Amino acid sequence: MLFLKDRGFQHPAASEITPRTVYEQRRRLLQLMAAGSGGLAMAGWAARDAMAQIPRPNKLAALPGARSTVPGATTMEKLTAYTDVTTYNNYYEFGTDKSDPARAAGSLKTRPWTVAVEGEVKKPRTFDIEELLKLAPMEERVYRLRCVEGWSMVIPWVGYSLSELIKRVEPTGNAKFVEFVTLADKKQMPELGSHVLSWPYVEGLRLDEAMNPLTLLAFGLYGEVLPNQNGAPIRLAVPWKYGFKSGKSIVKIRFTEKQPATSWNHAAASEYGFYSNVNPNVDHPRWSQAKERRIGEDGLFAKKRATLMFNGYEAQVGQLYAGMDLKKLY
Ligand SMILES: Nc1nc2c(c(=O)[nH]1)N[C@H]1C(S)=C(S)[C@@H](COP(=O)(O)O)O[C@H]1N2
Ligand SMILES: [Mo]
Repeated sequence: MLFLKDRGFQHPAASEITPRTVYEQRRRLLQLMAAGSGGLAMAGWAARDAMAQIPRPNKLAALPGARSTVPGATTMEKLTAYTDVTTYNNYYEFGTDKSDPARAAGSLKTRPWTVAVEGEVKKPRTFDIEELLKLAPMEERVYRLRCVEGWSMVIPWVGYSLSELIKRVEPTGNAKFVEFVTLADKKQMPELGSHVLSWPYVEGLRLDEAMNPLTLLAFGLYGEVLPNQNGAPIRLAVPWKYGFKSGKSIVKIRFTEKQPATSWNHAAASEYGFYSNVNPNVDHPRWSQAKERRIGEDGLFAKKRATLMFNGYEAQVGQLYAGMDLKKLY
């Protein structure tokens, strides 16, 4: 098995589980990046997915393909197709149909963009997006994403641990939670007049959850800048929690002593708890959470997959919930 031998004993980079041509294109791109060209044209990448025929961002967020050393950060499962990742979305500010965000999020202006970091921190400050892009080295993280609705994807994100940002603002001893406030601008977001959720879309984590190295500040996916519909220019990816915990297009990060109120909890407290850890043993009041449909596997004979405790990240995050009753603190 020459092929296997070629890989040696190293854990293969996520890029190696994408088709060979893609990997080669990525390597060429990395070489160009290393040579110092900043915002590159996306010709190679675009060619890869020419059949998709969807508009794609034309610049790279940052160096992609850098393998993460964070344990659990790279699942070897088959990646969900770029087309599915970017056309089957939940971003209610742009509509509630899965195809709405891809169609409507073109109106989102991602520059200029700032993220205010405030509350219980010794060094509160507002970061410009350009600063955030350079704050820490970008890594590729291939995470499972499990939506509370019962479907899942495998997405190669680009970003760095949220803890990199948190360390720099120095939380005070009173900081117990982190609140994430996302953009709410009627001029850019057609559905803000609707009342499906209270706007802005707000989410939160406990500080130790926010500090876990798996909690990712994402700026890109598939080695490219985040498409608007996926939460450009900056969003969270918290892989062991239901997808709605990962706010898109973040504008404010606030450290608090009290548990923040969140939009989904406000909309339906009995259905969407603050924790919302992926848990096959705690059903949503209206449906089972034991199984999931992997997007891209929905053919006639496709079987649903068993949902894993903490979405398969139990080894990395289980200890955060030691002694907690996860049925009560859903
Ligand atoms: N601001 C905002 N963030 C959001 C949402 C939203 O409607 N608005 N939807 C959430 C839900 S329910 C999911 S499953 C994920 C989907 O992310 P994706 O479209 O990039 O796969 O984003 C989450 N973040
Ligand atoms: Mo979701």
